[in-house]
Amino acid sequence: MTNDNRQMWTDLGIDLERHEMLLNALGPAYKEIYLAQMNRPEGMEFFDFVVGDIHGIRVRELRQHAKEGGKVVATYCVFVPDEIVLAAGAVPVGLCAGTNFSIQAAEQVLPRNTCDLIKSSFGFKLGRTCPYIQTSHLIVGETTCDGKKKMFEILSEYQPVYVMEVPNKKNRISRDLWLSEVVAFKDVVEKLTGNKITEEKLAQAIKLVNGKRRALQRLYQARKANPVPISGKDALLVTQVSFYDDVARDTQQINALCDELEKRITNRKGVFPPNCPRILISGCPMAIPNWKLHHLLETSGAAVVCEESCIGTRAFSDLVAEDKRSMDDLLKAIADRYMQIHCACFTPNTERIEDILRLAKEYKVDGVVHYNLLYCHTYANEAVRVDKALEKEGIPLLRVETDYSDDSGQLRNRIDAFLEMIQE
Ligand code: BJ8
Repeated sequence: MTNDNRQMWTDLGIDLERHEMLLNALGPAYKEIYLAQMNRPEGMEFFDFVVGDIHGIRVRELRQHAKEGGKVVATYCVFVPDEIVLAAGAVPVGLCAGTNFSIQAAEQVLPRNTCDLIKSSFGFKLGRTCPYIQTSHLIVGETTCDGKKKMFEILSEYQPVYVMEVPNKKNRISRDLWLSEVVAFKDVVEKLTGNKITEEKLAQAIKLVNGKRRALQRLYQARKANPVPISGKDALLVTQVSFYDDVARDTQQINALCDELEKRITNRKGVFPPNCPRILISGCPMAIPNWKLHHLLETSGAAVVCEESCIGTRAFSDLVAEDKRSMDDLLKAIADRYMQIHCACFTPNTERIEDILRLAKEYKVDGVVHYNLLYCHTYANEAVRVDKALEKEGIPLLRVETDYSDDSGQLRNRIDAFLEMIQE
């Protein structure tokens, strides 16, 4: 820990003692899970560096932005349109919610039978262990699942929170409602920043964010190769980092990594043996540093080749149309793109099941692991339909319900049995 970082965290009101415990736990875990991997692409060095100073350099950049009069807007969901935030000269940052560490603090307030993603995010605020939250001027929530929207009410007692209403259906009325939410969000961000969002700035922001999405599409395209040129763990990390790094820099780094991966594919250089079981993970998002399931699968001999998740394909598969010029058309294009995200909070959500089947074929997977966070009822109930659809297609499925605790021993047994069944 540098003295500069320590001073910055003190200024941000971080609980230094608890925070040090968090970083002390993260370092060795990263070493074991990430740095011990063999044959990693050189392009992962950048992402190792970012995680190595996870609460340092990027936070300093955001603080500098704030010192110059800029605003930082924190988010928890892929429904919040980054384009609008960027067009107003603010910086969007996706908050981490993937660790057990912050849960104890959250459970002093929230019911224990709340999903760990919600508890983890709330606990970071309550325990004052996340410098990103402390740096942000506004947290933007959404009315997706019930646990989240109620947590945002409580969170607003600690920090300014604005909640976007995400509808639960995708019919005409819901689409109109969502468009009006996008328009209202533009007003909120303009008011926060004091900057007017012009057509030109919004069009530029759309291109910028689409650029990052295209880079991630390229990364996932590379994962279709056999042998796969990058581990699932590394690809997951790249996607996780893309939620809080600077958009232009991150895009450049992902593209540089993809250049290397494409060379690997030409040379048939993989990270795992060519015919190891290929797995698609589908379900709840895995926020940083939630690497448990990938680590177990890949240390049991499988390769995770795709994530049907909001820290995965749902984050980047669809682009915002780039041919619009008027403000109305630009906002409508943004609203339309975001309504293509197939979160289990929607009903019906048949498109997600179609996506899972399509991805299973495109990535030539041998099996699907449905990842469910304990107490996440939307994904757990939707898994019933996922199960039926996969069974009909003859694609093996393992349903995993877990939280952020260490249940690796039990999970490992189930994973090993599943992989054995697939290989038979
Ligand atoms: S668009 S998936 S990022 S809401 S796991 S908190 S659903 S109880 S995270 Fe999500 Fe947006 Fe949907 Fe994606 Fe609730 Fe379930 Fe917890 Fe969840």
